[in-house]
Amino acid sequence: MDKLIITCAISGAEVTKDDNPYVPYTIEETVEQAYQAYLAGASIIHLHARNDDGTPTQDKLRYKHTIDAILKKCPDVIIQPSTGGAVGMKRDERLQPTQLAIEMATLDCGTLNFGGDDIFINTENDIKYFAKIMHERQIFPELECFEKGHIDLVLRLHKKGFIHKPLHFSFVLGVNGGMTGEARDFYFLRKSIPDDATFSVAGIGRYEFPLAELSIANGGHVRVGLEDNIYVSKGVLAQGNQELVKKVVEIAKKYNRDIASPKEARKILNIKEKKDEKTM
Ligand code: KMH
Ligand code: ZN
Repeated sequence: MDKLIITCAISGAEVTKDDNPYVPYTIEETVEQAYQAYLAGASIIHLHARNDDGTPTQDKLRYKHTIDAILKKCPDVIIQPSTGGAVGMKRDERLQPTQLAIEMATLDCGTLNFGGDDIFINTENDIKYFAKIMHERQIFPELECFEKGHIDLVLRLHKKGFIHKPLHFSFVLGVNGGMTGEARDFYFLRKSIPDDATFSVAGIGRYEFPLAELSIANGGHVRVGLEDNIYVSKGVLAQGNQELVKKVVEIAKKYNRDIASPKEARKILNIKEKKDEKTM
């Protein structure tokens, strides 16, 4: 099996300091959370920019300042900005971070209910548009799939030439409105992607660690972080993202999976490093 790539989703767009005081808002807080997660074993930082008051933003400059500050502290880490942003944001608003010299970004592969009245909209045309822009800008897409139909759409769009290999999926399971993260769900999705594709799992809430373990045992990669889950164990708030990453590292030891460095993660996924380029 390949070494284990750990992605840390440090900030999110919806989770707040009322949920967990370690959720970073300011650039300084974000850098500290990214740095600690990196030291603990994360090679990819999944990033949502936030304003100082915690409101989510896709503003290009806010991303640039945040990314530059993170790279100053951990120059080799892979930064994966969100193009999902927050519910209700429009296409071009969401795509702003792709105007920076980034290596990787998320590509959300279908629409779903997102709790209450919220709908996270990703139409087929949205996905084609996002995929085209990322391809033109040589940004490696992490294909976020919240249920099986999203995988089917990716495979159809790949056949039609809109989404290109290498295909790297992220199964985001347990969203209120998406597929749950039970073991049967994991195996179903795992069997639904091509043999030469790679995958990572992101379990929301209580699914985070059971899914991480299943993925580790089955050759997949793992995403954890306060965006997805605020607890390190039942009822115990994580005191920072690094606690969640450390827990994954411990699980990986049980399965003799070594942890990939950012350089090794690039090699496993086939990501082009945008070295020495400024982020703008
Ligand atoms: N905040 C969610 C609406 C992504 O980062 O690409 C979307 C999201 C997905 O978090
Ligand atoms: Zn996200």
